[in-house]
Amino acid sequence: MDKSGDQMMAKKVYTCFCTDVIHEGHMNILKRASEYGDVYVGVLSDEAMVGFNRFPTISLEQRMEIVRETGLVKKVLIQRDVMYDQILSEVKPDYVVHGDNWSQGPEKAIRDNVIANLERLGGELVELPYTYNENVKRIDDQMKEKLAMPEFRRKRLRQLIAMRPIVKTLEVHSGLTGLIAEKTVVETGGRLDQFDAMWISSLCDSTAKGKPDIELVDMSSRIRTIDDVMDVTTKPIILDGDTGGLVEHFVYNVRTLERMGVSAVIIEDKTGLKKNSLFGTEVEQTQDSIENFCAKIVAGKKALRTEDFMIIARIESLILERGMDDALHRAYAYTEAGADGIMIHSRKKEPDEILEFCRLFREKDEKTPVVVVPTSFNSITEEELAAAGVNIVIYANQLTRSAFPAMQGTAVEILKNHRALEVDSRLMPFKDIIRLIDEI
Ligand code: SPV
Ligand code: MG
Repeated sequence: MDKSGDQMMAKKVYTCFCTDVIHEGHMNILKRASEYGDVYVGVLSDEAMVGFNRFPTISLEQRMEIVRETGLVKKVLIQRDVMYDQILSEVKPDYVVHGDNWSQGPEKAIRDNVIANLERLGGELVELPYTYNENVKRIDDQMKEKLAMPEFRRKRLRQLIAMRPIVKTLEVHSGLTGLIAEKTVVETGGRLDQFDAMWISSLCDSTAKGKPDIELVDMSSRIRTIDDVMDVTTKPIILDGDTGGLVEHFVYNVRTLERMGVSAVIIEDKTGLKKNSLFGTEVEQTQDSIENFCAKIVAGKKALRTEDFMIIARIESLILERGMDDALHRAYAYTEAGADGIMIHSRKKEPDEILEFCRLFREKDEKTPVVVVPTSFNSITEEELAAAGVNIVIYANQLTRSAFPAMQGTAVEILKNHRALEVDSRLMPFKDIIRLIDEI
């Protein structure tokens, strides 16, 4: 590094910030960066932050302002992608400065991307020791806590619908499965991916308790599950509210969920003894009248205290083989009654009827969010669903269905071998399971 004279002042140093708070770690990066030349900071856009599993709690303009206020920066820019291709082509810095905490895990993909870009464009990577101390940890924890607060979490689903091509939602039914949805980030094809939201499924919540999915597990118990999940996560929650029950009960439940910070409840237009939709017409199931179901939606909406919470109406016409016209007719009626979204369900192997519904629904309604649960029609990709106008995709039961055979297989092997040695190679190391849980 040439640190002398005018030549050094002409050098450009680039660093990217993805934070709602400037702490001593950031100040250290900026001070050290300024020793190399003029500092250009790229502030990650909302969309890029969300895709990177860092949901912003202040606006992009505010995030840019806190960087300007440090007084150590020549220019603040917007970085629109976690990968650096575009921004480095624009800025063409002599140095890219970053903390040294990105050599492992999914962030390594970003480091590799920066190195490849610097090879292409010229320039040097400077890695500075990341500041680990009590104060920095406390600030990071405070930011996380803020995201977990009801008023932040609740509105996050609506924010995601506006920001994401499709909101990817994973079923969770415990603190542990919540942690998987919260923390799993993968790198594929140079892109980082993660889940946006969590689904508390009636099927899996009931199954976890060894009970049938017939609205037997009552709301107090469902709330207990939600609370366990909320305790250890920050992502928004969509509750499978079954039929919503009696209108007189639904209004109270809606208010409780809203106060807790749940983002949405999905209620299905069935009545009487509810059975799981994947049984279709193999069991007796009764669809509610349009009039009754609309009255439930109206009452639920009236009970709400915020604009954040969503009541999403689930249409069972295709499941019950009542036809596309009935499904569409109901979709418009429920939207008219105030539903904040429509879930259309199908148990066909092919996605054709879902795609047909989306195409016809979108002819008249471009805005109302559409939700799908591709359990049976699982060959369709998120990109194809987004292109069809779907806003939320729910992977409704895959965690439960993968855990059960794994646990059952382990139980069988222990019984067969009269010891645990044979199963050890397929178990998570004990050290890893301890690390899974955050310490306070
Ligand atoms: C659930 O996950 O409980 C659902 C979706 O309601 S389905 O099982 O496909 O009906
Ligand atoms: Mg259900």
